[in-house]
Amino acid sequence: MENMPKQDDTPASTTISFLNCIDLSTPDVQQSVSLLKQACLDCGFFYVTNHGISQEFMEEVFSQSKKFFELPLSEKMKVLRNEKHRGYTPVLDELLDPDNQIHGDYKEGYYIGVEVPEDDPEADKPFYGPNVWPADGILPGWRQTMEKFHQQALGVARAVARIIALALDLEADFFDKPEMLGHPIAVMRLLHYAGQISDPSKGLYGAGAHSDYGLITLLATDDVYGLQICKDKDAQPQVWEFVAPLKGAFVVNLGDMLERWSNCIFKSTLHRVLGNGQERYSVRIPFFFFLNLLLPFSRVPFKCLSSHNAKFLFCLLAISKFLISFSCGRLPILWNPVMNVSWNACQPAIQKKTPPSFLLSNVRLTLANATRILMLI
Ligand SMILES: O=C(O)CCC(=O)C(=O)O
Repeated sequence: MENMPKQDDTPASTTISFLNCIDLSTPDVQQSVSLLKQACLDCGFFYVTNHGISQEFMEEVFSQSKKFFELPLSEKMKVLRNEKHRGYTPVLDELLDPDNQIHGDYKEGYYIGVEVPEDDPEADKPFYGPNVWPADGILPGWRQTMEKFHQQALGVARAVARIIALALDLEADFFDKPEMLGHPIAVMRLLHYAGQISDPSKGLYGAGAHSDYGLITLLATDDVYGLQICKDKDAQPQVWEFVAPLKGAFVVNLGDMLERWSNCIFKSTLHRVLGNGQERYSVRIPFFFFLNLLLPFSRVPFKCLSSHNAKFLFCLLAISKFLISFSCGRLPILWNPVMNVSWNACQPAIQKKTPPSFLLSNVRLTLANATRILMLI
């Protein structure tokens, strides 16, 4: 709970969430693991500092981003988002919280993903493919800056993921595997909030409330307040706290995938952005991979399921067994050996505690993730 924000531009009469700060340059890994674990259990948000991307380069990224959003709308529309979700997204294009918003978010954005040439067989996969870029003559050096930042941010994500793995008692390189952060889906998004004032009572937001569906998201912001988190989404009324901008740092938050993989122990927290009349810029890079959604379980390395996920698999099998026995009497016999194997893969301590909420949360997250990802494809 470090890093007091500057007092002069803090928003009036609102709570500020003081997040743990993970210094990636410290040799004291145990200290980082414990700070990160505490943050993941508490709210799933923390700062990462000394991550190796220079302040000067971060400023260049923001300055190039500003140059793009300052272009006339007609120019920006020439690189409108394509079917692979690359390119420009206009104001109001995205609606993150349809229950509470009267229309889309007051933000415009620009998607940049891992560059895969059109003739590469990988380009057929959802989320992989070529990026779209503003013409070079219009914004010299823009593409190079963004590609370099994207690449460097992946290095930061890998470093954070190693600490997360240790905090989950896994091998440090657990997330480095080719099917995970070795080959992630990482669609960076430049964001611009043009200075509208949000009003939750009228359903007006810079970005509506949502949680991220991936593993982790890195977020770099300028020094304008706007990001808020709600630690307990079920509280009535919900309590929202600002996340203070911290110069040079990334704000990192966990996504639903990690919440599920950690048996809902680590938090994927609801967040939103309120505009306060000031222009605001941010860059967010969510990292995820399809492993837990699209690969059949038989192709998932078993250890990767971890005992928590083995329990999840067990519960899914239990549901399947129930449904099948309901519809046709005999097939459940086949299910028993499979269920025994997956149950035995759960550590004894975990076998003892199987609260119903675990199952419900996992099913809810799986359905929500699958729906959102299928909508994006
Ligand atoms: O701009 C920000 O600070 C956060 C944006 C965000 O959470 C999102 O676009 O998903």
